[in-house]
Amino acid sequence: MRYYRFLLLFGIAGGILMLSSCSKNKMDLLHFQQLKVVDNKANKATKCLYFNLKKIAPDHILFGQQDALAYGVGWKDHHDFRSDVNDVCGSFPAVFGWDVGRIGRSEYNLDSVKFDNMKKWMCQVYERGGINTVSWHIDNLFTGSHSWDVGEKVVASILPGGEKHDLYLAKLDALANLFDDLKVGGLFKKTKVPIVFRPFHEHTGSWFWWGQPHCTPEEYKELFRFTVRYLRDKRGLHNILYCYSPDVVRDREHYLECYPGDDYVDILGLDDYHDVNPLHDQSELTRRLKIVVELAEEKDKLAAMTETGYEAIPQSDWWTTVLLNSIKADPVASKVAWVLVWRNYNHTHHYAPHPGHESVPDFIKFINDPMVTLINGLPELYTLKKKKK
Ligand code: BMA
Repeated sequence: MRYYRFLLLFGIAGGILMLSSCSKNKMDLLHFQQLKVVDNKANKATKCLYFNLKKIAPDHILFGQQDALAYGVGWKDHHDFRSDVNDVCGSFPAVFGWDVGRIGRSEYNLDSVKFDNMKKWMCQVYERGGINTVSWHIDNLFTGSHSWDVGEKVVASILPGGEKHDLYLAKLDALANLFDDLKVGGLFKKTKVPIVFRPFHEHTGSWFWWGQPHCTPEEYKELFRFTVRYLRDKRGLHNILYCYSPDVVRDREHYLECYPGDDYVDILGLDDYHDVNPLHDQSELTRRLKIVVELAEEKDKLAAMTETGYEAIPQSDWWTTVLLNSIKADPVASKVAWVLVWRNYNHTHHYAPHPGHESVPDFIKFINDPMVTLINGLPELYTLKKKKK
């Protein structure tokens, strides 16, 4: 008798568990179906990425680095999957930043990364479950010089009707070809690799030709919207999430001054090198991140710290005492989905540690924080399945 009672109880408990996991899956599916993205024709992998990132952002801070696989301090173009981050701690970043500056005029980007290699690495990142994000240090289309050449009214001139509009379209086409080429899978079923694209970043600064002193908010917004419409509607690309990423902002109004609108932005980013400098007031980083996360929550979108870092990391406990502490100082600020540090170019210009660097022990403490996540700690992001392939 006892035995039967036990079986019955066991059966009931199992049933409840199954029902609750079923209804949880159903809820997930329902939420997934209601998900709003800039591109409502985005492929399933792209929508899943957004959906899953929104789910994990409250209790994970994904760690990312620019050009992590392309080179590190003292090495370049290693054809295996290599990064300084993995060399110091045994795992790769979760987020990989790339830049497409010089697309359409060179086989190499502005930092000498061959576009063919970049495409290969982006596909490998996807296959390993990581995330690719792309910025664009686009040339000054008047002078043919770089993004920091702020001399002319470039934004106005590349909008429809402007004298450099056709040249901008040619650049966009070259970029669209690269995004379109990011295919993985077999002969019959190919998936286009999702990417987070954050064009015209740091516009609240004055250093790029699209920065605030060099165009009006309306011109900036129009350029952003035009770019989204061109890639999505004209070129039919459906593997892109769009990110708006100003540099430090004073307040909400400043953040939104050039915001192209909820229909054009999936991810609200923030680039901030200023506040993570130990000579500055780090509570400002917490305050600014809080503004971005609050705005993202109001808009039902995602927030990310799209660029940061302390050049050469001359303070050995910077990772925990400055970066992590200022993010975790506020429960709202700590909901940022990821934090990406800039590239490891050489001994004086690098933003992640490399073997032998004095900040390695603290970096290991940082990545061991329960919130900080590298690629090996990521859940499945590109499907609705719970487990990784
Ligand atoms: C800057 C520096 C430059 C680089 C540029 C674009 O911060 O790292 O050396 O060319 O970013 O990646």
